[in-house]
Amino acid sequence: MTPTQATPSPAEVAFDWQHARKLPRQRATIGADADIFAGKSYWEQCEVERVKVARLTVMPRGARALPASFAVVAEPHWKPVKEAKAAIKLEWQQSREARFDLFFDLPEGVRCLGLGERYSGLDLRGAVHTLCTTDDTHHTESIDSTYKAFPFVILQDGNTCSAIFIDTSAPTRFDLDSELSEIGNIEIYSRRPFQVYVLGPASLANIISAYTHLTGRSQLPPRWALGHQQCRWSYPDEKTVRDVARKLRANKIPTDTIVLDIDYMDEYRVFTTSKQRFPNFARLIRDLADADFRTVTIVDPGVKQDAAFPIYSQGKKEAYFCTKSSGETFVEKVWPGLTVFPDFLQDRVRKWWGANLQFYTDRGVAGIWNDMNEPAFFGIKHMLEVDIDELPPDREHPLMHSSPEGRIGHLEVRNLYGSLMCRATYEGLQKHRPNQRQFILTRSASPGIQRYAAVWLGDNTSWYEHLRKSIPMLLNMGLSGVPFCGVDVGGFGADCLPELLIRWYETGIFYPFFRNHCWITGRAQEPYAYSDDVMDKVRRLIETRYRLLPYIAGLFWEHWRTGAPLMRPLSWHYGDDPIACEIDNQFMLGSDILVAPILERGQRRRAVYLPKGRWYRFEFGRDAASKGSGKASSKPSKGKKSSKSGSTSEPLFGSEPLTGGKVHILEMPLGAVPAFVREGAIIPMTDVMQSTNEYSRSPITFHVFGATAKGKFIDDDGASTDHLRGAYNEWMLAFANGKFRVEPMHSGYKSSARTVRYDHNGSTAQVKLPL
Ligand code: MIG
Repeated sequence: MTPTQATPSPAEVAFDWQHARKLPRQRATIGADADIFAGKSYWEQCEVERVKVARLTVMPRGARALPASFAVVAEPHWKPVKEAKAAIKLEWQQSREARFDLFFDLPEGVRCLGLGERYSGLDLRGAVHTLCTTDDTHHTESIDSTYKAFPFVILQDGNTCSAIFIDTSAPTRFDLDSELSEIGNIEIYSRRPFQVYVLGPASLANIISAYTHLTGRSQLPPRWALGHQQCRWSYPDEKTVRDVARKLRANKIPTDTIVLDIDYMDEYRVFTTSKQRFPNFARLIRDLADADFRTVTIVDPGVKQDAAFPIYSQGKKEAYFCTKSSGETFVEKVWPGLTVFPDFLQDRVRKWWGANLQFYTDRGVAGIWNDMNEPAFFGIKHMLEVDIDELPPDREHPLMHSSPEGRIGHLEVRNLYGSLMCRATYEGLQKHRPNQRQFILTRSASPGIQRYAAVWLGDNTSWYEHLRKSIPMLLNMGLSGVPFCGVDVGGFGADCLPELLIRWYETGIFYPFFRNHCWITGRAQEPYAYSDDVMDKVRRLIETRYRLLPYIAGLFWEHWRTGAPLMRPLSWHYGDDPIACEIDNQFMLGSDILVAPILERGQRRRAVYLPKGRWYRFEFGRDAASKGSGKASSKPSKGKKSSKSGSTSEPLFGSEPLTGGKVHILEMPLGAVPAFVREGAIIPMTDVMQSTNEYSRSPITFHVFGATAKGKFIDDDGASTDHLRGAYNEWMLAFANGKFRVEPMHSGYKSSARTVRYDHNGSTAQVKLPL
């Protein structure tokens, strides 16, 4: 059967929007020059990071040239082939003029991972996933479209994985065997050309390595961005901001960043500050800097429609804004009232936006938080109506974009809007602050965003359910190529009660992006807004985060080199262990730390599955001893009695490791660090600090776990991009036969003088780091 014969004319398709399974089964294998959409398609093949990649290019009839890809930046050597030997056999079917369906087998036991931000456990199988960026704040099981759209799915069968990536800005829908028929179906709603990548077979790590080779990796973040960030919607005036800063320092709650939400602006006009409430904005930011705080400001894409507002009048004059199909400027309601939207698809618009960011850099703002960039409108809510069965014609889209290929209906490029805004922001910041590492945070995103920004998962709620879901959701973000991710610690919506705040910090200190944030109503959520006892526990957890910064910074290096996310499912390292593969209420932070937090109210112990090997409980001696927080802890505290800062005692690691390959029921009192260290690891840690400004001078301790252990330590300035030109030091660390050895791997950075030591079972000795 040739593909042409298999393609029914649109009218012949008895159509049901939701269940592609009901389409007539007239699928066909995609061959060379198949007549798809009565257009063209062709296969190519190559190898990326030792992983086989097959690529299908689909050129619908009447389509112009292949649009430039936002996602894919690598140009490996593609070899045209008649028929690809792809890891996954794809069949296709045309069902409408602008709708394309792919089918593939999903045998029982194959797990589905990736797809960016999905409100789901780790395994995405058994559901339909619509990918069309949407600001839907109802994060419950019924939510479908989310803020982000990542058409990248990994099929995991034990240690063997393969993956499908659709490089398109158009909406897609992934039906991952929702009807238990062992069939996967991908719907692509596109009029423009797109490309389908099939990767594998390979290990999970190699799949992600190849995928991030194609779509790029995150640059090293500035070190301060790895510290604790404090935010609230909103700190409405200077006095409040100063007060927050003062209380954080007075209570010794380590924090690097204060984040300003929409109320710093003058009636929500971007690139302005309120004269009444923030009369000395630059001074405020200078004073915060003197107290070792960085300031991050929110920037939404919408521009207030106001003839007296220069950003609006200039943008209007230059035709920088999206229009309706009639040609009039598109206007919707958002925070500023009537609002217009920059057309970030255009190079000249991105340049203009980036140039305007100087407003912030001139005032000392350290990073930019891009919100509402799905883009979100107060009026139009859900873009891809659920009963859609193909892409509407351009004139029916609410707004239009201009691109080198001509005018395009919004829906077909909507998924790129947030990412392109981040690109504009990144490129602008690079100009204003060259040679500096940038920090941008975004809510909407698509594949490749990792080159520009960190992501958070939007408006969660102060519910245990959302604490629990944060783990699989962030794991799938990492597996979608985005390592720098987190959720609002404490939860955004509703009131966070003390117990939940402590539990959330127990998990949150291990999120790559670590920010406490909550909404405008209800109870304050800053750690000092709770009782002294709650604050003490939270402080100690944040201190643990700061102590782990050398390890965490090392993981960002690892991501840059290999594409590995920081938060990894257990199957990343233990793919041959079927139990490990199913677990999504625990995760690995790098290869050496396993995190298994309490995720339910009232629980004081939990079942922890430790994979093969032996594991040390990560805990502080003082509390372990006084509260009996772990079976493995036997040593009495050696540290001094806790001071107000709670930081005098060193971490003490239980001397008896737990045996893996089984479940342990372990005590987890409130405030315990829910982590375990792999036997054989050396973890570099610093002393407690109030902000990362102290990092370069802070003593480093290499904690050795086991009689034979290995580790790594990388040091750099944590701020500039000089590391790209060799300005960093790297050492291999090894412990064996009672001896600690250090081997320099790279030198190129002048480290500050600091104490360096190792700690093995409580006995410590100085270490010299040779260059
Ligand atoms: O319509 O800027 O997800 O973090 O505090 C709400 C106000 C707009 C949504 C973001 C949230 C932020 C809030 N924003």
